[in-house]
Amino acid sequence: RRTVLRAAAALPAAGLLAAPRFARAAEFEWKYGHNLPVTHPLHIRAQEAVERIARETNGRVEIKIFPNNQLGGDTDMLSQVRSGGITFFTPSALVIATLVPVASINAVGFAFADYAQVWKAMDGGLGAHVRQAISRVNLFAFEKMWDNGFRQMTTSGRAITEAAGMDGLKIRVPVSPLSISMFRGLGASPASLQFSEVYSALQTKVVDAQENPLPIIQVAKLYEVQKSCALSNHIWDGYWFIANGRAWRGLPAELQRVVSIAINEAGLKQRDDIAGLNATVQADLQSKGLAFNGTNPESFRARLRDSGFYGEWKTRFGEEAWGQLEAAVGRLA
Ligand code: X2X
Repeated sequence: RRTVLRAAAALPAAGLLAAPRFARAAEFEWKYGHNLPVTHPLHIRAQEAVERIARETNGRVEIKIFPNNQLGGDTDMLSQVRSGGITFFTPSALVIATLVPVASINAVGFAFADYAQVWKAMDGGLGAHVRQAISRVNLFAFEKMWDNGFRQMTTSGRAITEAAGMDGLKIRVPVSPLSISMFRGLGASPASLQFSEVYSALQTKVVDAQENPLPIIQVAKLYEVQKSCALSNHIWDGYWFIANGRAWRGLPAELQRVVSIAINEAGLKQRDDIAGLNATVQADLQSKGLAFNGTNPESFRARLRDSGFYGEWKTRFGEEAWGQLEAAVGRLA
């Protein structure tokens, strides 16, 4: 009977379909929170994805984006997506590792040589291993990871040209055990702060340095409060697009398909956007006054080896995950 009523109602409405957005209220009205300014490709592609999802589900799934830490910092959003207060969140691998330790395996220092290695691993066995682990805490991770980038170090004072420059450096790192361990291993004095606090912590000199991919330094205007950038490429970092497990399972299969395709395809476009930005962002930051220098990665790697960093994290991540990483990048420790 219900089908009959719907079909009948659709007839007079047909001419109206193009005008107002959607006749009915959405069946799934969901929130998505993230930590980046709206000018970052992650936000722009996510916005396109939620518009596509609304269109292709005929308004049944409506996702509202709360960018730029509007709902709180990473730690807050991580607990909200677990409780269902928000349905989607894009934590960096570094940050979701506070809950799913193996998720920070892609961030092992100086592991990836280039993006070819990164995507082969994250779209392959290593990514599958991490997604499994994420599912065990009742979160769903979409297949395609989004790009944050290779992380670089910036300072307000002297430039860092080799590992000796790390000694005692007061550097902000994300809220992540791996970041703290790695920067201690390098000889620095790291402090964990959520991204929402980074600009003001640099401005007020609570810390002297931070590390992030260049597109983040650009969109968050960190060049206003930093002088030098060392191209260290010390970590490759990406975002997992995750959903609350209960909400995701409650979505009918045909809608799950539409949402998955839209989000994964947006992720692939976002990777291309970052690749495009990577070609131009240094020149832009230079023109805004940030000075750049290269570094000698071997001096950093040697400190990590000597401090026992690789051995420790091999044990913490376990043989299976470490094996997946080494299958992609070669022997590490
Ligand atoms: O907090 C950071 O540094 C950032 C923006 O890169 C992450 O989300 C980990």
